[in-house]
Amino acid sequence: MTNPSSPDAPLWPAEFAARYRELGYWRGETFGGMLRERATAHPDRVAVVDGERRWTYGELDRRADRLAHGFAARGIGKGDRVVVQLPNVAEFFEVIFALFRIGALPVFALPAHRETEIRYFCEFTEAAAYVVPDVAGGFDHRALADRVKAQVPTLREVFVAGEPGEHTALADVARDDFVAYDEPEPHDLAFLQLSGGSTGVPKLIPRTHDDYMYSLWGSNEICGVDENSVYLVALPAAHNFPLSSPGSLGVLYAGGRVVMCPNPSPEVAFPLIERERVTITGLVPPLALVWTEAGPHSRHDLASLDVLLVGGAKFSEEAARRVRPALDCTLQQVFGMAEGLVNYTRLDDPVETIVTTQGRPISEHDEIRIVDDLDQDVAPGGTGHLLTRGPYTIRGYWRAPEHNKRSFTADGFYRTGDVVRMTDTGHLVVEGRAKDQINRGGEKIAPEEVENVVLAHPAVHDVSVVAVPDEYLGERTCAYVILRAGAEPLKPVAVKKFVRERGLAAYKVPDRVEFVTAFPQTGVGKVSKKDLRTAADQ
Ligand code: OOB
Repeated sequence: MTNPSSPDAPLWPAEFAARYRELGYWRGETFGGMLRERATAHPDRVAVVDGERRWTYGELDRRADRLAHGFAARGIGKGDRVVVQLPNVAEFFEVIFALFRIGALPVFALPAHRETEIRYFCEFTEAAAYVVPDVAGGFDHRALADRVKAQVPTLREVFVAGEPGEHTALADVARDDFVAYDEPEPHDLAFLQLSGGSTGVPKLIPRTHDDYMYSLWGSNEICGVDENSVYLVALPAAHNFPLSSPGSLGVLYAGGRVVMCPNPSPEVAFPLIERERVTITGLVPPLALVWTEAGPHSRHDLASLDVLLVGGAKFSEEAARRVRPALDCTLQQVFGMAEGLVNYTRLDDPVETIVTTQGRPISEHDEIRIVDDLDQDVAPGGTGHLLTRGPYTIRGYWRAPEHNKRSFTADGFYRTGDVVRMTDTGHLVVEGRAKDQINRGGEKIAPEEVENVVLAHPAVHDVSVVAVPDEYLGERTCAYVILRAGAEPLKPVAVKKFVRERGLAAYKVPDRVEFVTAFPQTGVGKVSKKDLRTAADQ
C-alpha cells in the first residue's frame, strides 16, 4: 500500500498506516461504499428525517448517486474542493455522500459563516463549487454566493438547495444517466474540516476515509450506537461533534436513523424527540443547561432519550450533576477536536467520573503526552499541555507547512493547545487552554482573526480581543480598542457593526468593546492579554 502523503496534506508515515491497518482500525472502507452497503443491506429502513421528509437508506443512496453523476457531468471530480454551507437539512447528506463518491472534498463551512470566511475558504482551497441553501435563518445565501463568485476565479458553480435564483438548483444537477468518475481509495482524503483556530485565518483539517471511519465505529462502540439508535442533529450538522462523535455519520454507519433539528431550543427539539423517539444527541454546555432547565417542565415525552453527549467546551461539574435528574438519561462528556482525538466518559463509568472528567480517548492507540513548556513529560497526575498522536489524529493541516512546524512535534504529535491532567483511571480533565483562542459556548474564535478586521477600521490604531468569563457561555469576547490620535470618538456599537458588515460570522462580533489609551504590557513589551482579561473581568 502506498503512502499517499502529499505536500497539501501530510498524512501518517507508512509504518503507522501499516500498524493501524494491522490493528484493524483502518478497515479499507470509503463513505460512498459504506452507504451503498447499508442501502443494499436494509434499503427500506429510514436513514434521514427532515420535517415531513423521510429518506430511506435506498433513497439516500439513489439521491447521492444521481447527484454524483450530475457533479461529474459538470466536471467536478476527485480531489476538487467544494465548499458546503448547509443548515440542518436532509440535502446535507445527499450532497456530502455525492461528493464522497466522486472523491471531491467537501469543505465544511458553518451556516453562521459570512463573506469574509466563505471567500477565504473558496480562495484558499481554490474551490470549484459552493453549495448553499436559498435562505436560512433569514439570510439569503444566494446573494452572498453572487459576491463570492464574482471574486473567486476558480469558483465555477454555485448549487442551491431550494430556489436557485441566478444559480443552479441541486435538483437540476442530479441525473439518472451514468457519468463515469474516478472513485476515491480508503486512504484518500474525504473532506476538509475547519479548525477552531488561533491564527488570523482558520486552518483546514484533512481527514481520510480510513481515519474518520474508524472514529465513527470506535465512537459507536463507546456510545452504544446500533441500528436502533435515533440521533438528533441539534448542533450545526457540519461540525465535527454532531457529525462524528458519534454523530450523524456514526449513526448512519450503524444503520440507525438521523433526525435533523432546525433549531436546538427545547421548543423545537423536544417535540422531535417525542415524535421520532430520539435515543441520543449531542449538545454544547450552554444548550445542555437550557435543556436541563426545561426538561422537568416539558409536556413532551423525553423518555426515549438514553444518552446526552455534552462537549465542545468545559461542562461544569455542577451542571453535569443536573443532567440525569432533569432528563433521566446518561450523560457522556466528550472532549474532542476536529483535528482528531476524541475522549468520552464511558456509559458505565461511576457517576463521579462522569461529572468530574472529560473522558478518555477512543483508542488504545491514541498516544497521549502531557508536557511542560519545554516538552518534558510532567509527573503522573500533573497538569500540562496535551499532545496527541493516533489512528485518527491528523499529522498536519492542509497546505500549511510553516504552521505545521509549530502545531506538531517533529515526531508527529499534535499540539492541542489544551491544558489537562490525567486521573489514575486514565481520564482527562481539561484545566485550561494555552492557545490564543476564545471558546464562546463551544464556538471557537481566534482573536487574531477578529483583531485583523477591527484594525481595518480607519479610526482604530490598535486592538486586542480577549475572553471574559461568562456564567452561561463560559466565555464571551471583549475588544480593547485604542483609537488613532485625533480620530472622532467611536461608540462600541459602531465597532460591532463594522465587524458584522465586514462579513464575519455573528458569533465573532465582540460582545463588548472598551476604549483604552494603552495596553498593559508583559516584561518583554508584548500586549499582556492576561492583564486585559483580568481587567475585563473586574
Ligand atoms: C470540538 O471540536 P473543535 O475543533 O471545535 O474544538 C476543539 C477544542 C479543544 O481543543 C478544546 O479546546 C475545546 O474545543 N473542547 C473542550 C471540550 N471539548 C472541546 N474543552 C473543554 N471540555 C470539553 N469537553 O469542540 C469537538 C469535536 C468533537 C467532539 C466534541 C467536540
